[in-house]
Order: sequence, then structure tokens, then C-alpha cells
Amino acid sequence: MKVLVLHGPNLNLLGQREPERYGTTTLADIDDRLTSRASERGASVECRQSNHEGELIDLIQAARGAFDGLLINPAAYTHTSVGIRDALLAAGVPAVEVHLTNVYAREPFRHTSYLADVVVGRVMGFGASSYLLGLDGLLDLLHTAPGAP
Ligand code: CA2
Repeated sequence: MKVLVLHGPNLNLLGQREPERYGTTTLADIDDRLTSRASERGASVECRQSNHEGELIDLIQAARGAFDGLLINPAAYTHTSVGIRDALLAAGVPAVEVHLTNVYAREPFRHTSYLADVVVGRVMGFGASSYLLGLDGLLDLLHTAPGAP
């Protein structure tokens, strides 16, 4: 199983700014943990970060036929992006939405996700562990899908 991991805007700053909110783990640490976990499960991940909505959309479009699943923290675009929603629908690749923080414990504008009803599941509030939990859930789902190895 091949999983594309996408990190949205500003997540490149993880571990360098606002550690009280987002923790001290860097994005490279998260990617390393995901790579190890995937390999333990006989899977692989490719991890990409972008601050640009169009680039994220290009990556989602290109995932069709190239990846079995998608793990995405769309960051601020969660709450604004019809474009990313449409790309996920068009790609038709099962996606899990992850967040470091519990968005429902934050400002009301973060309570809306444009992706919530087009992803197979959502994990939030566990810091870097949200990504690992999301990857496990996604791989479990892919392995139990009809016709899966
Ligand atoms: O909790 C999450 O993972 C979020 O997706 C993070 C986004 C936020 O807009 C979402 O509402 C929830 C913000 C990512 C910003 O990342 C930073 C990391 C370090 C320092 C500053 C920003």
C-alpha cells in the first residue's frame, strides 16, 4: 500500500514556532515516524508539504492511480478550500483528515471543515500522534476493502 501524506500551509514551522500550541515535534520528525510505521506495516509513505493551495490540488490530482490512500492535514485550508474538496472528490482516493489540535476546542471558524464529509475519517487533538493514528486507520481500511491484498 502506498500512502501520500500532505501537510498544508505553515506546517513547515512545526517545532520552531508556537510550541505551546503545536508542540516541539518537527515536520521531519512526523514524516520519519510515519515512514517507520508504514514500513512496519509493509506499506510506504511519500510526504509533501506546501503553503500553496494550487500545489496541494495538483498533488491530490496526481495521486489518482499512483497512491492507494491519502493522509492530509490541510491546515488553514480545511476551513476555506472548496478547491481541495473538489480535488479529493475527483481523485477518488480514500483520504483521512488529520489535525494536531482539537479544532472544536478552538475558534468557531475552525469548526467548519470543507472536507469532513468527503474523507473516510478524521483524527484530531493528539498532536503528532494524530498522524500515526490516522495512518493506522487508513491502512486498516485499505486492507479490509473489497479486493485488497
Ligand atoms: O490542528 C491542526 O493540525 C490545524 O490543521 C493546524 C492549522 C490550523 O489552521 C487548523 O485550524 C488546525 C495551522 C497550522 C499552523 O502550523 C504552525 C506550526 C507552527 C507554528 C505556527 C503555525
